[in-house]
Amino acid sequence: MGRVLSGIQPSGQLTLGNYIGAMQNYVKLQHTEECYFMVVDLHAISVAQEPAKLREQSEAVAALFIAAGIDPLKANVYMQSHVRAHAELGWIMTTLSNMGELERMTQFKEKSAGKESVGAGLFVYPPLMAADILVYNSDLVPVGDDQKQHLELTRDLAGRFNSRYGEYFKIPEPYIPKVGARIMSLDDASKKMSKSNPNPGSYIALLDPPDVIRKKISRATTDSGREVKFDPASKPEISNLISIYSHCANMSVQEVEARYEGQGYGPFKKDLAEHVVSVIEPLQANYNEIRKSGEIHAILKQGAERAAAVADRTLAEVKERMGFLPPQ
Ligand code: ATP
Ligand code: LTN
Repeated sequence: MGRVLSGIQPSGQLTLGNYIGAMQNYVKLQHTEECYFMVVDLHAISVAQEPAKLREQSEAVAALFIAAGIDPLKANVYMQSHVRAHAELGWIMTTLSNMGELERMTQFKEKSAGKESVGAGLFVYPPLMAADILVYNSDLVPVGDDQKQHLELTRDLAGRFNSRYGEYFKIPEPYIPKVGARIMSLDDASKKMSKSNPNPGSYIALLDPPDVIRKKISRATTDSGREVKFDPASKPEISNLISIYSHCANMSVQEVEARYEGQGYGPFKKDLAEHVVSVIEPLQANYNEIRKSGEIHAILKQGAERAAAVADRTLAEVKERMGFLPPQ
């Protein structure tokens, strides 16, 4: 059994992009691997969060993990901030990082572009993510395409630690879906679908009511022409919708193209909305039940206890190797 770790920020409403790019693989991997799935609240505060919202969104993300099919008896589900070793190893990973390599991170560049003042938390976000992964000596990290570069940095930091202090960390591998690793915005297929986009029409939230989903899909930008053809270079908008269709209807891209040959965008979009709703509706029913039951708190407590047992051991070993005087 390998170790698997991943996390999602409680920085807004989870989207269909989070579900297709990351959560579906969490659900799959829990059957064969030892899994750690966190709500990464420490990462979320790299941009200012309103306290009441952060609290609500944190609980919502945890409940959505369970609603999407993560079984808390199989996988550990918990809050990043409940396992203190993350923050402490995060600092250690920051000291192993170079300014130059952090400056090259695309996510940092995008999130700081055009801002007058940029929080230092955004800059040291990637070494904290490296700590999340390495504190469990993880083998596999299921993520969407946008996290590839952070994974590369994690691998570099693990290697750097090993060469300074002796072989210790495993070098983790990303686990990225073949189709759907980058679901794009509904209003602009050059940007990824993101829960922190200020325009809610740009994303499908997992908790959007079915009629809102139908409306958002009917208003989604399409390319000129009317052919339902997967060609990301010349038809980026419709290709994105085809990827979503393919995931939600469990059909290959070719099958989707064949079904709508000669029919234009109208019928395609209508059916797409129904396929998305059919994936999201049962998830929402599970979600409502979990929130009502209040059981999420016990799940998070147990997850954090199990995770801390592993993480604390790694942290103690890392500190010993680095020459920290052990507490007596
Ligand atoms: P934010 O926009 O607030 O930075 P986000 O929506 O990108 O957040 P994260 O919490 O950063 O979400 O990402 C959680 C996981 O979901 C990551 O593995 C990420 O790669 C994946 N993911 C996020 N957006 C998409 C997307 N549009 N397509 C595929 N995967 C995605
Ligand atoms: N940076 C990730 C969230 C994240 C993460 C992790 C993902 C924080 N720690 C550890 C995988 C493993 C993002 O999706 N923005």
